Amino acid sequence: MHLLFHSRHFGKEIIAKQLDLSKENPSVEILYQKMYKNFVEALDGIDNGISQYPQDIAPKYEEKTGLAARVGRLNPWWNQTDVDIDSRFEQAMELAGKEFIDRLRFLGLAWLPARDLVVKALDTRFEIHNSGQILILDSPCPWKEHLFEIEKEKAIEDKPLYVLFPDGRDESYRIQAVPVSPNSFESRRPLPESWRGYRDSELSERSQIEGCVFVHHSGFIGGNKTKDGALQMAIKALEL
Ligand SMILES: *[C@@H]1O[C@H](CO)[C@@H](O)[C@H](O)[C@H]1NC(C)=O
Ligand SMILES: CC(=O)N[C@H]1CO[C@H](CO)[C@@H](O)[C@@H]1O
Repeated sequence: MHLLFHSRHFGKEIIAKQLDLSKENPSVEILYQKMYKNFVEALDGIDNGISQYPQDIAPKYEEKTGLAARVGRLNPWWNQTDVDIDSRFEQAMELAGKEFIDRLRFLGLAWLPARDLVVKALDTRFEIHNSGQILILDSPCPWKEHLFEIEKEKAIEDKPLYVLFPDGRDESYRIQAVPVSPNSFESRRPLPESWRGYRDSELSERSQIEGCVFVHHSGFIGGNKTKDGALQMAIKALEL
């Protein structure tokens, strides 16, 4: 299956067909690149025994539930002799094919549309705060990679530091510090140290902002019971 995907032509054809898009739609190219990075490259790397990390540091735990491991487990055991290899191969194709389509559908129908929310938040950021460094998303969504991409495309200099979005369960909002890179745990500017690890009234007292819910001990995320409260937290964090 990934051999097929390696050919740009077939890869894009599969994507366009699965998502009912025309092959000329620019989304197809973005999804092709993304599927390549997220799916094909990883499978190939594992297949070829390439380490995920350049220096061979010993992993803290083993991960044996990934697709490559599950496909690998379809091989007969050392002492299994009565196995129909052809049917195992079919099972492997079915497994990889289903994962491939699931991944593609998520990327095409959820990940990529989230980009519009990030674009909107960037377009309106100066209406939120004159620093332009606070973004408000209409919904919680996968925003990090999009933000980094768009920042690069538009050569944005005053880079956003905090992203606010509704919690989704009630009126409360989350405030998240933008990481230094999409998968990093390090923030461009973590929430203030004096808030970290505190909750509720104790946190509200320390921050002098009502309705605070929590700030994670590493300062990468926090919450307030309202949008305005979360915005106050972001503004204060910028000023501190
Ligand atoms: C594999 O070998 C062990 C030891 O001889 C035996 O106990 C076990 O049942 C075997 N498994 C199969 C699937 O034949
Ligand atoms: C500053 C601010 O608006 N904080 C709000 C946080 O959430 C609580 C609970 O809803 C509100 O009472 C606060 O006003």
